[in-house]
Amino acid sequence: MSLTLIKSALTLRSVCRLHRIHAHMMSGTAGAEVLLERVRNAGVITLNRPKALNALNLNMIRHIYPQLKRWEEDSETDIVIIKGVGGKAFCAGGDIRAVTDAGKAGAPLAQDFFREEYILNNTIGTYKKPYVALIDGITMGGGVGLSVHGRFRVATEKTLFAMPETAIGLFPDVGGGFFLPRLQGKMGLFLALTGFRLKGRDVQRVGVATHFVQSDKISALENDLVDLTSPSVRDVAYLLDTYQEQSTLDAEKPFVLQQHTQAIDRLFEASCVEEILENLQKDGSAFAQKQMEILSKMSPTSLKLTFRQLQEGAALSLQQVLEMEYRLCQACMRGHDFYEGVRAVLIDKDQSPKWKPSTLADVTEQYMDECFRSLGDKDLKL
Ligand code: QUE
Repeated sequence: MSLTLIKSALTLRSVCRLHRIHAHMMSGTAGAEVLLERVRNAGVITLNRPKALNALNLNMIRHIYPQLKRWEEDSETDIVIIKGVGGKAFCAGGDIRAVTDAGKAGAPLAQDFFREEYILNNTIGTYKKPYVALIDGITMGGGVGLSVHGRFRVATEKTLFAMPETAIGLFPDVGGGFFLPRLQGKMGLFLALTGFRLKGRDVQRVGVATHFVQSDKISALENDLVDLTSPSVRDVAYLLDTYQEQSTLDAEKPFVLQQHTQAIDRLFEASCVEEILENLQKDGSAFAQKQMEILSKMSPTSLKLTFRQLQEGAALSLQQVLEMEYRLCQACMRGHDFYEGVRAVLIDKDQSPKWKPSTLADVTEQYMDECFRSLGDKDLKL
C-alpha cells in the first residue's frame, strides 16, 4: 500500500470513530432532553429543552424518576440539585399539547403523563436527602411541581412564577392543592384562580421559594453545593443563607401585592366562586375590577374545580392531594374546556376560548361531584 492510501484509510477510520462518538453523545447526554450527572457528591438534574422553555414531557419524567430513586439510596450521593438550561426558564410547565393530542386520540399518554408526573412530585416531597431547585427563570405549572415540594427552592431576579392552569381549562395541579392553601391568608387561592405572576423576590416573600440569590451568583452557589461533603439540611441552609445575605439586588423593592394583601384576604374569603365575584363586584376598587375581568376570562369549570381542590387540599396530605388531583385531571381529559383552552392559548394562540358551560351558574354541583369521584382501579395510589 502506498503512503497516500494508508493515510486515507487512517483518515476514514478516524471519521468513522468521530461518527460513533457523535451518535453515542446523541443517545447519551448531549442530545438528551434531561441530563443526569453525578458531580462530586451531588446528583445534578439539568432540564435541557431550552426551545420549549424546558417544558416537562413523559420522556424526561421517565429518566428523572428512576435516577432520583437511585440517588436516594446511593451512599456516594449526598444532595440533589435541579436546574434548567438556556437562561430563560427553569421549566415553563408540562408538555400539555402532547397530552391533549393523546387525550383526543384515546392514547395512554393522557393517563401515564399525569400519573408519572404526580408520582415524581411525591418523590420530591418525601425525598430523604437535601433537594435544591435552582428556579432561575420561568417556573410555571409542571415546573412548580419539580421544585416547590423540595426542601430548598432558590429564586433569582429572573424567576417568574405562576400557576396559570385556569386559563387553559385545567386546574393548578402537581400538588397545588397542597402548597397553595398553606400560603398566608387567601394568597394561594388568589394565585390559583387568577394565575397571577410573581417575579423575583416576591416568589420568596409568598413562600414559594425558600431563598433569594442573584442570578449571577447561581453558578458559584452550585459549585459550592456540589463541594459540600455529607451535608446536613442545616449545612445546606447555612450555605444558601450566606449567598442570600450577599445578594442585595432589589432588596428595597416592595412586594408587588403589598397594597392588596388585606383586600385579597377579604375578597377571596368565601364559600364559593360566585361569592368571590360578588365580593369583587361590591368592592369596586380598581384592583377588584381588574381581578373580576381576569376571572371572567377563565374556564368557569376550572374556577369551580380549583376552589374545591384548595378547600379540600387544606386538610389533606400531599399524597392525598395528588390522588385527588389525579381524579381531577382525568375528569378534565373527559371534558371539553381543557382541549379548548390548549387550542386557544397554545395551538391557535387566538386567546379566545369558548368555554362549555360558559357561566359559573351552569357548572352544576352534580358535575363537580363527578369530577372528584373515585376512578376505582384506575385511581392513583401513593
Ligand atoms: C397556561 C398554562 C400553561 C401554559 C400557558 C398558559 C401550561 C403549560 C404551558 C407550556 C409552556 C411552554 C411549553 C409547553 C407548555 O403553557 O400549563 O409545552 O413549551 O404547560 O397560559 O397552564
